[in-house]
Amino acid sequence: MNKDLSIIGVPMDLGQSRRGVDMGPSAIRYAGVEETLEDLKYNLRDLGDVPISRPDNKREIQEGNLRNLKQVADGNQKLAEMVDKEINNNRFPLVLGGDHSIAIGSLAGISRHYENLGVIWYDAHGDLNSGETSPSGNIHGMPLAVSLGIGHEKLTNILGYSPKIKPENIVIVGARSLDPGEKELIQESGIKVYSMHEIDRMGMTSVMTETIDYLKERTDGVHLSLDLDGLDPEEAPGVGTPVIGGLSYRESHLAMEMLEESNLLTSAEFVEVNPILDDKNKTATMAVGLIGSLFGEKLK
Ligand code: EXY
Ligand code: MN
Ligand code: MN
Ligand code: MN
Repeated sequence: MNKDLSIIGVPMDLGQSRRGVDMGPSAIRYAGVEETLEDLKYNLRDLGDVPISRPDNKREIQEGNLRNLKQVADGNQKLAEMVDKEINNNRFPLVLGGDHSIAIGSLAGISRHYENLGVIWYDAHGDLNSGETSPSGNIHGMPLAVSLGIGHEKLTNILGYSPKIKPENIVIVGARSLDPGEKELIQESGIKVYSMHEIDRMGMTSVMTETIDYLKERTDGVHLSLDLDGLDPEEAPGVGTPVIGGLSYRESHLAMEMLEESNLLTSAEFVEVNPILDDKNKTATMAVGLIGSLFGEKLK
């Protein structure tokens, strides 16, 4: 793993309807992310937070069933520019959210540096909706589709190119809540999905072994997009869209360890931590635990 690491906070809450997820980056910092990484001897730079417009009280649907489209697009443009710059300086970007709509900007900044970027989408959801298929109008349910070039041009065309990723380079892990339009897109596009069903049957060790082997063969860089709602809400309650029957901390920790051993990752983001909905910063603390495992903390 690249030892030069840049942390970028993104206090974005406009991709969904609940307050508080904009405080995610502070909660993760407060839970000790920098101390953890410094103990692991990373050369760390915390670039602070991307400026995001304050929530508009109405959180209105602005265009084509897209809530807060303009502000979400603007925030992601700024994030994409920052991420792009860090990679140009040969630094590993570690992005802290914020709601999952920020993956639009992360992937825009990252993907232009790779011919074949792979993505591990660790999430209860597919985030594969568009304005046409979304039941909510919330852009945090759309970033993976946007990165495939599906959706509003203000989102798909950030940094002036589209698509950002190819469907066959995506692996979704932990899915258990997919909308009808998302299921259709998965079927027709060849995205690989390990839903909770497969994880129950195969176990996390086999799921991650297959994921790593699959991506190693076909990609020249891999981004981890980890949504804390992939974990079970009993263990990680501080998320805006909890779904029962999720991954345990042990399974997730193992997945992070296996990724660290694979030496495959070139960027990562941890999203959807909402301290207002949390229990004593448990979910942010869990995020820091997983970040530690991902970056080489041993004997856990
Ligand atoms: N599929 C639902 C929607 O599009 O509204 C819920 C999406 C939640 C997205 C989250 C955070 O991963
Ligand atoms: Mn998500
Ligand atoms: Mn989710
Ligand atoms: Mn362990």
